[in-house]
Amino acid sequence: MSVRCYIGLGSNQADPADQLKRACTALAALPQTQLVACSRLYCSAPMGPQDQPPYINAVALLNTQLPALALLDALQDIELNQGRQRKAERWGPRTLDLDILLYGDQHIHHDRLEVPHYHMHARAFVLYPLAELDPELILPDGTALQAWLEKCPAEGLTPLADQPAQG
Ligand code: ROI
Repeated sequence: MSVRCYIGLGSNQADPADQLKRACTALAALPQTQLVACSRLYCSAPMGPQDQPPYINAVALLNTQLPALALLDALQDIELNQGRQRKAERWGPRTLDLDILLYGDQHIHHDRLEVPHYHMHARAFVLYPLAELDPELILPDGTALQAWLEKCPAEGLTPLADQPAQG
């Protein structure tokens, strides 16, 4: 059985828009997985330390038969393949970040994985691309995505020229 799974993509190093396009191609090639859709790319002001470049963000929708932790392993492989290095600085710049935002309507509490992603409700660079894919989305706790959006201004978030991340 396939699970609808939303992935957050972010980069602010080494040609971020290209990082996201390559990541979408890699997501489409995952085993037991279909890439259903990818949002536009958005430019966003850095959250956290301000002495780093702006980010490019997007959200992808997958249908996957991979268990959540196998999917996490696969995403981390893509991050490493694209040159990501784990650094000491917690909220520092990154070549590629792939986060499981939602895995069906499951709540997952694991050492390696927290789903829904714990910061997503307050991050414009996650919520607006997500709403582009499914404006009517209801979160696993029963909250409407629109309710989160109303509390999260789109400040510092700009869609890049209408150019899908893949296609
Ligand atoms: N800020 C923005 N705008 N986009 C990100 O993807 C992002 N990712 C992060 C931190 C450092 C929190 N800031 C970010 O991990």
